[in-house]
Amino acid sequence: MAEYEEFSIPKSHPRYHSLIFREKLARGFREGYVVPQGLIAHGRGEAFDYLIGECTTEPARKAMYAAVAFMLLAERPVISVNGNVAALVAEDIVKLAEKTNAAIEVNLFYRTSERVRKIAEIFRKLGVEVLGTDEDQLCTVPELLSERRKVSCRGIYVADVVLVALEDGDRTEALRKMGKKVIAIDLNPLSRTARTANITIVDNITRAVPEMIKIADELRLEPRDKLEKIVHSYNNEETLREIIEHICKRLTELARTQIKIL
Ligand code: PTJ
Repeated sequence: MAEYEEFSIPKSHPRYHSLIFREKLARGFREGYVVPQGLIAHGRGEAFDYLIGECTTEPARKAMYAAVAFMLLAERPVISVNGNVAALVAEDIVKLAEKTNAAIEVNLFYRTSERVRKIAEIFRKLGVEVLGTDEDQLCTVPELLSERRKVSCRGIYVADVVLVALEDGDRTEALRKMGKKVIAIDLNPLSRTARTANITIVDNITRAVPEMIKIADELRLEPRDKLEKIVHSYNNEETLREIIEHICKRLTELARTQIKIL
């Protein structure tokens, strides 16, 4: 945790981790690769995380197993990163990519060459080259009007499985129309992304990615038929329903016990 000393948040603070993640995003914003809209998006995520109980639920864990199995079975898996992802979990994304043989690609809603360059630099410092940086090698996702349509011809455009996080629903839908399997990490189980993806991990990306690294270690050496079984037995609609039920149950219990959250 030494790297966090720069943020001067006392470790004893009851919301230490949450404050550190805010600081990381604020730093990314000051450095010009997180957009102000990314800070707003994080706030929405925090609100859902509060309702979930700021922990990885069983349904989320089940989705992670299916997601990692999907990635390990894929021929061309790609992890898509944006400003928030780069600020919050760049190191863990690199580890997950290594364990699942996935490429990493920069894909931005508010795309500027400056932001693309800065995010690529973060990953370069961690020892990996990311896709999606070279304007000459970009292909277009059909039926998508936002800047997210610009994807690497060697990456997302030809990928069979794409992991997206903190995403808008449009691209998930467009990628699915292209025949790709989409894994989404999104704290909002009601979002269009969550409802459109093949597998939705309703968890904070800061907990989900480290957990997925452990799961990748566990599943890596398993035979393909076992991975296929995990994927085939997974039902996203059912998982989303379980998460919403988890939130309802938790809130009902809190209401009954006079909101003794701490
Ligand atoms: O870096 P760019 O240009 O690609 O822009 C990124 C943002 C985040 C601004 C852009 O993708 C955006 O506007 O996203 P949305 O549509 O606000 O969706 C973000 C979703 O991520 C919301 O459903 C949030 O609840 C969720 N979310 C926010 N923080 C987290 C999160 N999910 C998981 N972990 C988080 N830490």
